[in-house]
Amino acid sequence: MNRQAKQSISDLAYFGGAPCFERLVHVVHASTLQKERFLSMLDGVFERGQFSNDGPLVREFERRIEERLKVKHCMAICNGTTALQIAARATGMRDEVIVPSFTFIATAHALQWQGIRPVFCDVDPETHTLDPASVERMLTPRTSGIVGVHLWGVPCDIEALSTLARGAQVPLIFDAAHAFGASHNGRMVGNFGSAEVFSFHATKLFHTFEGGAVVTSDSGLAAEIRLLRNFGFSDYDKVVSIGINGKMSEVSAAMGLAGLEILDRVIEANRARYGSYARHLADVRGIALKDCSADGDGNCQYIVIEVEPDSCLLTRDQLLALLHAENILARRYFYPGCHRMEPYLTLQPSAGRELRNTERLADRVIVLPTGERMDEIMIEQICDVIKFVVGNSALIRLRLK
Ligand code: T4K
Repeated sequence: MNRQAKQSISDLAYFGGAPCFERLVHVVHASTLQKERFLSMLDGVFERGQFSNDGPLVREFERRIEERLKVKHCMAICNGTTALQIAARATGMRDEVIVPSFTFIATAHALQWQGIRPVFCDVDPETHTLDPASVERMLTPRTSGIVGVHLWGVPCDIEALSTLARGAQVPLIFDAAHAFGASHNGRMVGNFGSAEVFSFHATKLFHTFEGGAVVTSDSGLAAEIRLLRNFGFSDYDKVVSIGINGKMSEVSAAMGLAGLEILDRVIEANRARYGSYARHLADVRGIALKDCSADGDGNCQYIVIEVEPDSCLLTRDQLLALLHAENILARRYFYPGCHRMEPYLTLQPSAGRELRNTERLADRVIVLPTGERMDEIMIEQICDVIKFVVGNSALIRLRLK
């Protein structure tokens, strides 16, 4: 690490100076804290020789999640995308489903993959989650469901969306890929809508290498999801419906069980890192740190800033290029919005007309590094670079031209 503060803009790595970090600082680094605990569970897996197909660790993992979230049913799935596909199918979604465009592409693909047209809806500029007024405008007789996304781990406007879904008599599910461990009004995320879907991908604060889950308290829906995840088998040799292979492996479940033991500590550490960013970035002109917990119960796994180019005097992409040169691998999730990616750009070329907030955010958001490899000093160094860049943005802008 190079701790030397920048004195002039020529010290910026973009203009030939030494980078702030010698090695790449990733937006997140997959958690390895529970390596020993994970490895200790593998002997049993090898002794039993059962590696998949509803093994004992998967069952235990599901039971622990049910207990933690206070939901009746958890179905562990091989990844979050397949979990979304299964949840959409199990709840009877078809034709058209309302989704935000400002989300990871998997939210839209999970629908399109099974012939359901994602109808892209705008998000609230403050919360970055589905704007209920926009959802209301998008509802038509062809709407067969709504998928809200708890983006950045911050719950959607669950009450307003539930009211809309009830009124339209369509199922509401939540893509809670970012929201494991977060809560809303004292209830854990997982308890809302017809079902909620988690991703336990390696990049998440809680992970099973690859993995995901659908949770619901609707027993009929849970039974359908169990069938869908296992090719439609209801017994050893009886197939009662179409299904897919959505099963989680025992090795993934072992990682999940190990991770659950320290989840509270991990979330606390994330909140502390968020607090450090908040302190260091307070009052930086044109940089707004997004609140990571709308009602104080977020998991703070993403550190999201919005760049206001008029006051910052630099665009988001200029700032990002300067950070990358310093080996700070911040990311512009979820640029440019699903509607501007294929196949949606071709299938729905005018979708952007309804998506003003989405397009604005897609051009302004940067996600900064966090996770267990980030300490207070690194956070301070990253913030110092941002402060230096913003403080010298007029000069930098001239030089970039
Ligand atoms: N819905 C939403 C709203 C989602 O955000 C996602 C996934 C899904 C649904 C679908 O869930 P899954 O089917 O993925 O379970 C990542 C993840 O691949 C993806 O899971 C995630 N959202 C999305 C937001 O981000 P990238 O593009 O960030 O991956 P990558 O490879 O650039 O990794 C980022 C950093 O993480 C790297 O710089 C280093 C670190 N890393 C990554 C991997 C894969 C590790 O330290 N270890 C690793 O094994 O996509």
